[in-house]
Amino acid sequence: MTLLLATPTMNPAAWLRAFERLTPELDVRAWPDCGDPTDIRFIVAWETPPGFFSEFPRLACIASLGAGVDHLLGDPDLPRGVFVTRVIDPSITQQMSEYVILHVLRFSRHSQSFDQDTVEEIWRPRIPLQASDLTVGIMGLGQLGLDAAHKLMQLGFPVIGWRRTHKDVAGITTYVGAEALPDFLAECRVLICMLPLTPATQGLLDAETFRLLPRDAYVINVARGAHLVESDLMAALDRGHLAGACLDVFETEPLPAGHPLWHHPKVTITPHIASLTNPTDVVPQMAENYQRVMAGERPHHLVDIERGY
Ligand code: OXD
Repeated sequence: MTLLLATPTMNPAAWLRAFERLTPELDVRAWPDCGDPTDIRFIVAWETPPGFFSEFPRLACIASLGAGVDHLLGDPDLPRGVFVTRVIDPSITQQMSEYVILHVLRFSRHSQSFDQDTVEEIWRPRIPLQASDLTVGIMGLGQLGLDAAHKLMQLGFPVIGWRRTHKDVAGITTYVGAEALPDFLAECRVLICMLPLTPATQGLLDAETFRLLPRDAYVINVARGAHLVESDLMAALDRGHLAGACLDVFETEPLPAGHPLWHHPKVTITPHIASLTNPTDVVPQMAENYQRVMAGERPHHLVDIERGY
């Protein structure tokens, strides 16, 4: 019985080492050296091309190497009846909260302007925005969104949330569904997108969303590039409606050379590093899921394929 690492856009060496250290007895192969496809029961996958999984007739489980699963569920040939799992891990949650807090604070402390002043050698004090005046709105209150929400509240930021479907979220004022979106947006001085990417959330950060945000709001996208209509964001920044944006994810990654976002003075860009999966941290949960699936049990962190996350 064999586990395959299928990560065509990424070198699997660190993953192979982590499996070798933890489960030396397991037959772990790395694409493209798959051997006999009928051996493969479990695939750890990242950004595989459409139709990839059809080659493996005895596949029982596909484990996303990250927290997101849109790269798998977007495959029209994803085999039916195969478990799909995602990774949930304290290190992923911690990194994401750190990223979000860093960029909310960079906004409230005018860091981008000070960076520019430094280049121009200008001594120009700017009064920080008070945390208590900056309502942070988080779209998507899953594991990652909730952790960031609680940590921001500890720093004194009022936090509100928006979800597509109802679920009680203790201690956070939560707006639910499309009808509540305008009221939610009207309150947000900082808007953070932490939604899963599904057909229902694709393109949600568009001109209408930006129009509904208060003037001088700040936008952070750490979810997926396809949530954001980049041209609508640039238009809202250029007409002075939004104060700025911090983007970790893009319609096309890597962000192409010459893309106007690279040079936009109000945009901070990071190369999809808000939260990275560390093989050593998550291989234990994958190895456990492998054992569970081979024993006929349901794996942990199972994705609801219909719901899309
Ligand atoms: C993820 C990511 O889904 O890094 O984990 O984007």
